[in-house]
Amino acid sequence: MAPSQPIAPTKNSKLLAWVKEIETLCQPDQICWIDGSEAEKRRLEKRGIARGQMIPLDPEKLPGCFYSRSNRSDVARTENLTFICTRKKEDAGPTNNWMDPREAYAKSEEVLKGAMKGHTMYIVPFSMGPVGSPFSKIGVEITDSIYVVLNMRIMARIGRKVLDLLGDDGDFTKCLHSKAECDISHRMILHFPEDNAIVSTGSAYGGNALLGKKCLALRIGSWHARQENWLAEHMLILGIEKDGQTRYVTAAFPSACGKTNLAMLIPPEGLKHKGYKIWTVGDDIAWLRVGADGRLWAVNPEAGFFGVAPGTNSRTNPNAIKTIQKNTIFTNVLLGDDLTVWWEDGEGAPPASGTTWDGKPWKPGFSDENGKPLLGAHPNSRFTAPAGQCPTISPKWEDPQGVPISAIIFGGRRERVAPLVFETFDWDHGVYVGATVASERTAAAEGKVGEVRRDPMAMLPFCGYNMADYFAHWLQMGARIPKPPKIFHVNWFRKDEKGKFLWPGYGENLRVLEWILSRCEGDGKAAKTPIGFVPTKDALDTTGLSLPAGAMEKLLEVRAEDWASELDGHKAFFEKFGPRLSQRMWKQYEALKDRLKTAVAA
Ligand code: O2Y
Ligand code: MN
Repeated sequence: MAPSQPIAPTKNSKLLAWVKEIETLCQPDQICWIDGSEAEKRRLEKRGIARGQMIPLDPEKLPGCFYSRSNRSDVARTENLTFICTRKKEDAGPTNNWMDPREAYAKSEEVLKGAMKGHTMYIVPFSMGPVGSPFSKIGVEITDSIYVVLNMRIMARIGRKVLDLLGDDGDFTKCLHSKAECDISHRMILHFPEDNAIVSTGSAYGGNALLGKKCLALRIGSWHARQENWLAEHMLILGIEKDGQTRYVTAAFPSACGKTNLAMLIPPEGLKHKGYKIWTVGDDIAWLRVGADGRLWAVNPEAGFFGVAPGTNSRTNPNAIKTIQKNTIFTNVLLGDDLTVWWEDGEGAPPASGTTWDGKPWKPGFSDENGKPLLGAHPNSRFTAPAGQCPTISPKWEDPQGVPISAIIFGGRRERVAPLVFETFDWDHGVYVGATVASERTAAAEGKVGEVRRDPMAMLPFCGYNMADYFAHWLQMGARIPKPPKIFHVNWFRKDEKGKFLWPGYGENLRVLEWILSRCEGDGKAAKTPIGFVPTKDALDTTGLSLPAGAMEKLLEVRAEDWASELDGHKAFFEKFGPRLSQRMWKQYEALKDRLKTAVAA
């Protein structure tokens, strides 16, 4: 059947030519240009329901919310099938999977030939960042998935207003997505930074399919950022208000280290008397540029949260629970027979009965074939919710100029080596600390529990080019920022010898942020150690916090012997990059080694 061709709502010749090319390749039954209107949203929801792809939830308890279940082999980003397709392999670097662009285009074309027969091809113009902001970038996602369109509607600004801004000759990132039966043998997430293009096939889930997020805002974004002298980072953005003044920080942690929880932090009881207010600007991605005032400014390029559901409850993240009460899409959680949703370590009592993420009947207490509790929700199940619904959303979250950043915070999950917090000596040292971020694997992650995974700036799976060049880019950015933010490292996960967490985390983390901000103001007590400035044991305000005796000392301790073996890990990681790694990074390594040697000798 010849596709029913609506009149294209644009004269942009690059876009029209590309749409024609993809139509010829994928052979959809219909083409639908997404305008972003409410009426269109309702039409799409109806269509999704009719096709069994979306289930409307209880309109009283969860108004405007939908449930969706993905293919059981399609439940997370697939890093092993994610490729950077630069003409030269070295430009992708040793930490990325690489594919020759010619091979990548040929392979994906094989899968895409006729892939949309019987389906509608949706054309979704979107802006990452507020429409028209100097920070923002335009993309157009062509997809055959209603689920993707409805999720993109929450996660980005989409539709007519973006096409208008694109105009007749504006440029955009080509983002082509096809479910291709969600077949893992068809799955490839391909990035062509030299062509400003992304092709994703064989998955309809999260980071693999919502192409504005990890693919554009981080992998392609980081490539643009290097060329245009800005930073595209895997960072939350948070505002901390006190005495009428709000200061902003960004923080980069590897996946599953609680970025969404920190971004929505609630001040602890013990600090209530100080009148702090926390403002959420973003929970996952930050785009940073040097402002006319010489400071670094940040924008959250996203418009929603794609948060992990299990573990989200009123104790861990009350603001997230409030955010997801309406207009939210729940993916792969437990679906109650009463049309509510639930997940492990979640909120309230589970429903009396329901269906698991993978379609099995479920009741509280049911066991799986190994006698273990039958999981209602997949561990990577998600909610997609509009950022504007968050009770702590910052009044500046859509400011086209962004917010000024006082501090950049890196962190990882380390049981022993890293203290609760330390301040780096200067920009280059901060870049070194970011470049050597590592996390120990948890039971939920792939691989051996406890194994240390280096995750520089939490960007390992998301940097769109050779990470040696990425570190060099960070280093050279230092010279471009007349008033650079200070750089810190935190570790909420230090344990005692019995394996118990030493720090309570969650809202109490504000005590650490308070110290960080005081250091940015030139205050805050600290001791100089080989790894940086560490708070003295009375430097954090612990009013109302009852830590066991000696816990603060253990949290802040820097053991030179532990760092000596850590240093071997830094070296082994840096050696992967060969001569492409900046000598300035090696200089930092040598300086740390010397400082540690002196400390051990003393
Ligand atoms: O598994 C996925 O597709 C989602 S992964 C994700 C989602 C939201 C924010 N961050 C992440 C991540 O892996 O860092
Ligand atoms: Mn993330």
